[in-house]
Amino acid sequence: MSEGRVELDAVVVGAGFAGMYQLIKLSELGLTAKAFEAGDGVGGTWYWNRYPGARCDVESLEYSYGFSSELEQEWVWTERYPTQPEIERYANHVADRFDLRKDIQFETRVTAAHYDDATGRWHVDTDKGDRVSATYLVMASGCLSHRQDPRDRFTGVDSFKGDWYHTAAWPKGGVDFTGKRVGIIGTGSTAIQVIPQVAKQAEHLTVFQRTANFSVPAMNRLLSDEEQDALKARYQEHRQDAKESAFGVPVPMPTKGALECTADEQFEALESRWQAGGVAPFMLAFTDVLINQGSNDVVADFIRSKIRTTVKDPAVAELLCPNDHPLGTKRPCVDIDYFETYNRDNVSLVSVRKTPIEEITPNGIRTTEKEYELDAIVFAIGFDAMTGALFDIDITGRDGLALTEAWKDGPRTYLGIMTAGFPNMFLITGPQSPSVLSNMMVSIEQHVEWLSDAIAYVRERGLDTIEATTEAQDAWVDHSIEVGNSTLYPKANSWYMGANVPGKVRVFTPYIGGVGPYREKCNEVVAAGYEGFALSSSLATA
Ligand code: NA7
Repeated sequence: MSEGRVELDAVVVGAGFAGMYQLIKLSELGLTAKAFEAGDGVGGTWYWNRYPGARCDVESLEYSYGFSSELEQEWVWTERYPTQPEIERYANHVADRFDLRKDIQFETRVTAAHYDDATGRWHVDTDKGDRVSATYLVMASGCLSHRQDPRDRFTGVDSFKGDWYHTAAWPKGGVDFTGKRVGIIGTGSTAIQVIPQVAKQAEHLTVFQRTANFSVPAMNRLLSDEEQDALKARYQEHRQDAKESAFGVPVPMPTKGALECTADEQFEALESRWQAGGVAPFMLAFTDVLINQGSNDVVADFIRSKIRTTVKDPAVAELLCPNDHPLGTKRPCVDIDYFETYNRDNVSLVSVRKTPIEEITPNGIRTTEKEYELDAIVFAIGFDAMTGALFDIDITGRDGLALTEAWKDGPRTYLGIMTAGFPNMFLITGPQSPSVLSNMMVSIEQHVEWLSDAIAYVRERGLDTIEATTEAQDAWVDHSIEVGNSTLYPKANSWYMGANVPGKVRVFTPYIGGVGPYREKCNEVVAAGYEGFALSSSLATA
């Protein structure tokens, strides 16, 4: 017993798509569980990122739960790529349909989670004063949920007399930029979505770009009933293909490297993908886009040629052409009219690589060249990815070991699901799993099902704890980094490498071995009796 604490079987941190499905599975196991959620609604990423133009770049029929055939059959998507409002509606529908709200405490942040060696239980505290004790702790806190605070990155933010916004903390009522001079800092996936929308409203928009990014057209459209019904008729087969795929979306696998193709074959492969829209097919145009610089150049040159033909001012086009990282090694973007937006008279582009931002002033943004007077600033500067949300919580495991200490040289997990020294603590889409390099819905469902099965397995055998062994973890971390290093990813200063956060350890964090092979590995581990995990009685091992 843990004195003065509410006793539960499980605490789930976060009520996004991971946390919601986890609650469903825990309830199926007959366990008592509660999710703590910082927002006042469900949806996680899709709750917070409500900036204009926010849209998923995985197709709606694929970016949805597959665990319930009733759910997938009854829900009707309206567009090929779902907008934030539509995904948020879907999340709310799921919460209502599966009666999840009774087990979610909103507007509450978990502040600490300490493993108690004596009782083998997790002691969880929140900013609202909750004190809970639970056998299992499930971190469904998201890979991209700790946003970078502009005040940590720029001096003078608080002196700005206009309004400023972070795209990941957008006001619920929206923002009217009519008649305003707006500045946007950033040109990542988020900025590429928000820029065309703000440009339509603002009197003038100035984009402050540090790194030009690759982007391909979404070719978004409304979904017809016929198209939707046809896919729903073979939904499970389609989802199975996704589970066995490279990125969690069913895309035919290429058979030839780019340099094995003639120039005509290369063009045909790329032009057809450009016209069809979407990013995964581009990365899978040839077998070696992410591992061979020469092949990568073929695809990158094609996209640069599209930028040059789309953007009318050659100097602006040149600035927009990525030239310092291989295609795909920073998150490749999917856009609607992004490059076209620079043809508008009310949009200008500033390279802060050439003329860095010195400070935010009361009147706007000052670069080394001049001061830009602005009425509003939008910071689309990204996240402390993968580990940020975990480190926000004071997590300690066995013998009081802090997670920040255990991971001081970079995150260490076994399969991205557990970390040695932290018994019964599960990570959903954790570091060293496909996570952000995959369709998150596919990876979330796999992890929730895997860990729920593991909990059932442990309980059926009358055991108390499951924990990654250090040996298995070391081998998995080495493997994950080795696979990453065999690709072009380490060449970029990306958030995949932790390079966007000053002082963060530079290491390739997700697993790029492919969704299908990764799933197979997870299944093999189970078939071998949870190989690489120690299953035991907590008191015996404490
Ligand atoms: P990203 O992809 O991290 O993009 C952030 C952008 O902000 C990127 O262009 C950065 O330039 C820029 N940035 C960040 N800090 C600065 C400073 N200090 N000065 C100038 N420019 C800066 O975040 P997103 O929100 O777009 O996307 C994150 C993921 O969410 C996305 O990949 C999807 O998976 C969903 P940089 O490239 O670092 O030079």
